[in-house]
Amino acid sequence: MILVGRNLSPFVRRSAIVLKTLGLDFESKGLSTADDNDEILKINPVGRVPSLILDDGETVVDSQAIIDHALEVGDPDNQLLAQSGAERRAVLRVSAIAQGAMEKAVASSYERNRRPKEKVYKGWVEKVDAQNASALASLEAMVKAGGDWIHGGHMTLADINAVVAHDFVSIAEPYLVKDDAFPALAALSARCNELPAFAETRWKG
Ligand SMILES: N[C@@H](CCC(=O)N[C@@H](CS)C(=O)NCC(=O)O)C(=O)O
Repeated sequence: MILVGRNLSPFVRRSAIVLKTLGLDFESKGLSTADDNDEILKINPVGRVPSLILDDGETVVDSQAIIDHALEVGDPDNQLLAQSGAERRAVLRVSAIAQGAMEKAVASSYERNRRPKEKVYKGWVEKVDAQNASALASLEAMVKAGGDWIHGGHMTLADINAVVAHDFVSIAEPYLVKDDAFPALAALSARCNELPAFAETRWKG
């Protein structure tokens, strides 16, 4: 399998972490949306990363679908996401809030970095940054309320998504996480980043 996209993207990184955590073998094709638009468009008609090209050539588009596929083939015991019920909903809730933080961080970054300087709308940046800070505060509270892991006694998609969101914001909007603004989340991130799946996908610039 080939995972298309660079681990700078939180959506690529969370896909890579899930694949690695489940021991599913894949190669990375580090295309960038800034520099490799034409090649990415041939793989995903929306021109976004990630995509996962399966061994038979089928292409799975979007990190949600990639993770769904990875869980289907690689997580028969439902370790990362319970099969049903309250535990599943709880993990999906954390994951959705973390995904929202990733999306808001990308939106803020595009507004600040991909527009001509005179066309950057500061009010919009402030709005999406405030949404992002609110999402991170909610994750912080959930990490604090949990034990070693956000839900249950082992790592789930909730932890993976929360850490990927935190780490991406630390790169894209460092001003939102300064002064140890989210200490429990930062501590979870530090602990997870010791694990090979996180360490091997950490963006080093
Ligand atoms: N919902 C998508 C979001 C993917 C996404 O927005 N990726 C960004 C990189 S972080 C991208 O490809 N941006 C290029 C663009 O939208 O033009 C997913 O979960 O995979």
